[in-house]
Amino acid sequence: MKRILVSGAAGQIGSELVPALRARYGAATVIATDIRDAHDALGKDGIFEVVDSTDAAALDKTVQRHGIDAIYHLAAILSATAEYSPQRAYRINLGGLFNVLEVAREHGCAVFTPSSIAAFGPSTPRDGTPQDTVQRPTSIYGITKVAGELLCDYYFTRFGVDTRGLRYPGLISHTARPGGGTTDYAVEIFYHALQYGRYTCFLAADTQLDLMYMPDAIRAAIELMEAEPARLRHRNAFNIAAFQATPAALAEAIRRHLPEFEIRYEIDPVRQRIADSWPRRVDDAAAREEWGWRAAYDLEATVADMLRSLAPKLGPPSPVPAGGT
Ligand code: VAH
Repeated sequence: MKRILVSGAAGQIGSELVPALRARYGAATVIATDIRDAHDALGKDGIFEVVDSTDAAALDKTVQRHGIDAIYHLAAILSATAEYSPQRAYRINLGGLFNVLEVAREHGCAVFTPSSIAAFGPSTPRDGTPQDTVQRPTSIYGITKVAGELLCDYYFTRFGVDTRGLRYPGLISHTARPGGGTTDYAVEIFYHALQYGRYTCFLAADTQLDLMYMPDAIRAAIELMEAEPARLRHRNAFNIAAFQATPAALAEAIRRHLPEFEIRYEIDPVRQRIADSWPRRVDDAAAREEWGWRAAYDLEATVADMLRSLAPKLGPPSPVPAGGT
């Protein structure tokens, strides 16, 4: 029987991946862990433990105690936050991953690690970004993602650890808010549209990026980890795509449901510089050919489901807060 450990389980991806894994493999097979206590959200129908993935001994003990054979390692500092504390981002994003790979090597665990379109940089072709191309990111987050991809490939070729990964685009979800990412606007915009009828965006109106609805992102991770190893010519990490959008296009799609919605722009230079260094659209042919990737949600379906899912949680619109939105 599979015994799965999820690190960073209380984060934006983990808060939806844990329930999906428990539904698929059985609640008792998935050990959710995070550095923050999330017993309320994740400990009701399965095991939750506070574990810091930068603590190698604690991680090793947890993996041994539960007989883990697969690790979904999600714990990481995202791109914008990382720029303000690069040393901490390096320690958590790479130090944590190195601990996971060492524990996986010693105890025979498979490892899933999310990479990101952030693993590319300004010298990468930005339209139809190939699976195999120049990777010279200019953010510390992107640097930890490229290094992470290389580490994961090394542990596969040198030690036979079954490592697999995905270069996620900006993820849109309504269960847990993202924290500190450059694409957080694509989540915040829905909360503000429903609560205040307007949103002040920190990226420029024409900033095109790959985006994906969380149900697609969760299914991609599980499908990749279940893929026949012999089919995989790549492992860390696959480009995957769903749709591309700009803040202006996302606002337009929201207005098709909330006609009064208004968007304004106050550019954050740090996050704009990061976004401008990323692809506008990646080519995900390798994922399609090697393990049958297909997105299910486009922009319209994502917007409709986000608004339908969030509205009941947020209640009636409230007045715009003093500082504006
Ligand atoms: C970030 N949400 O903004 C993450 C992601 C492609 C973006 O890696 O940092």
